[in-house]
Amino acid sequence: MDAVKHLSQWATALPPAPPRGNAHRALDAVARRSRSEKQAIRLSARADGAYSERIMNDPAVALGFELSLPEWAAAELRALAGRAFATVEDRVRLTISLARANFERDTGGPFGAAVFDEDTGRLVSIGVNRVVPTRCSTAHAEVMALSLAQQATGTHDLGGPGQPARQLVVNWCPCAMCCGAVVWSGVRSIVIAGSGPELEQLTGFDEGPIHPDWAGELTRRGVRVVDGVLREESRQMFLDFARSGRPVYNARKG
Ligand code: AZG
Ligand code: ZN
Repeated sequence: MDAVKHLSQWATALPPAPPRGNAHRALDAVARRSRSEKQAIRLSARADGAYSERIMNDPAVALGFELSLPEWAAAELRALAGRAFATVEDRVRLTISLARANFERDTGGPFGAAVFDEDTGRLVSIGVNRVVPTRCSTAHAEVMALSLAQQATGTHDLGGPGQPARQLVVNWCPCAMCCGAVVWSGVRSIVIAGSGPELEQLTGFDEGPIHPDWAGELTRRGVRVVDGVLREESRQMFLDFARSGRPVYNARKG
């Protein structure tokens, strides 16, 4: 089923996004460079491209890797990027739909996330859990959404100079690893459907050593926390995942 398709009904078209993050400034700087500098940069970029090509295709050892959205989610992002999700409910509803579609399509676990421009609700990126398909235990929905937002905006710091306030939205409380990823990303707020033991109790996923005052820790670092948006809808989605009998990818118990 196309769980996400209907979501465009909550989104309104915004004017085209400004040029990617700081990329246009970087291009201006490049335009001011001398011919020899440009030639050196071209050669170095070509060498870097060739190097990347080599390490991604080395048959003997792994020297690099790629994380990507599944095809259905990439199509959704193309359709929805730049649209405005006006309310926090609209934004959380998107992540629950992504999580549900992800496990029903067998492209990962029941987790969805998205990054928005906080004030306008413009969608910047989405993420779904990709741990098993990409053989990468860190490929959580939050890591995917934050990393894709950083690529889309051309900066590692989503809260850096000249950036609008960015918001991460997730279908449940981030795990121990993702709480860290939130801090390092530069987002100014996080909105979640819920927190507490239900996720682990219903599904058997291990969320790791989450700090008992994780919300306070985020708040003290300038990340506003909004908890409890469409909690019951998200709980129901986890229940449906558990009933489906699909795999839980924890490493081990104890
Ligand atoms: C996730 N996997 C687990 N176990 N927990 C989370 O919070 C996740 N988010 N994305 N994948
Ligand atoms: Zn996580």
